[in-house]
Amino acid sequence: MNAHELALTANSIRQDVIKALVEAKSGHSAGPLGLADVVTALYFEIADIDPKYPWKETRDRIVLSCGHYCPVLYSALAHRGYFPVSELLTLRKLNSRLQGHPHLRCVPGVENTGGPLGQGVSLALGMALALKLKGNPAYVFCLSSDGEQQEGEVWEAYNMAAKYKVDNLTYIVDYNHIQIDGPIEEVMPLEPLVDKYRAFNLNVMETDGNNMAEVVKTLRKAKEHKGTPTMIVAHTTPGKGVSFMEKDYRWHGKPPNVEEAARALQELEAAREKI
Ligand SMILES: Cc1ncc(C[n+]2csc(CCOP(=O)(O)OP(=O)(O)O)c2C)c(N)n1
Ligand SMILES: [Mg+2]
Repeated sequence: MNAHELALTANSIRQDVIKALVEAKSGHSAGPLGLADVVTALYFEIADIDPKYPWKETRDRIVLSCGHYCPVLYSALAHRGYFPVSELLTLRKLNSRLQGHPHLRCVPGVENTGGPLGQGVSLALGMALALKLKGNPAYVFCLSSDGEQQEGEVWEAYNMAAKYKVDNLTYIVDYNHIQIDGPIEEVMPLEPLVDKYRAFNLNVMETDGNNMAEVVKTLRKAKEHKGTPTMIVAHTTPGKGVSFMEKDYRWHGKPPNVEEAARALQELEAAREKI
């Protein structure tokens, strides 16, 4: 897919995130909307995956460490053909496979159980190292959030990833500057974040995480890089595409009500013409 087609797909994925959240009456809005472009680029262009064979040994793995972002994971998987788009409306319902935090292998394409922040970062390292030791050519991408960088565990993982030169691994941190209780800068500042990753001997890149052409270019470069693990700092706008949700931490864990969802969908639909 070219960048234009990918951006349109990301818009559709965002619309289904809104539809699932309003139906669920609970869940996370801001993070999933902000990361939709990166997630779309991974599932539709960069990762070597096939929804017909979701557990193929040599598939690339996409680990969602910030499990609360799962509305965008589910929406991307459904649009990619892993399960019907209509199932998205079962988000967070009793007996649904699509729970508020993802569960390992319950849903085709879901590679890890998520929720406790930090764990997926270590898990992705273990996966990548094991694949490398086995001679499996699969590549591992790990999506992580900025609030998650406050967990000590992630720094242990970066330390080890660099030591063992785990170069079949790219971390993508969603630097959206919000977390559950407020702006990152107020709750627990991370700066100078890029310098910290460099000091951990990671191959650090930055991208505008809401510019599809740039996202694709950066992810491609990351996958080609040899010798060290890669860290992509993706600068995104939380709530991207829905004006009243953008850059407002209060949308961290809140779904739109019926009227807000209608407005959100209207805005997203109108934006398609400008893509
Ligand atoms: C180990 C752990 N501690 C606390 C939480 C509760 N929690 C869920 S999301 C979240 C905020 C994390 O920040 P971020 O992912 O940057 O938030 P967002 O950008 O989605 O608003 C917290 C503290 C958790 N899931 N896991
Ligand atoms: Mg955040």
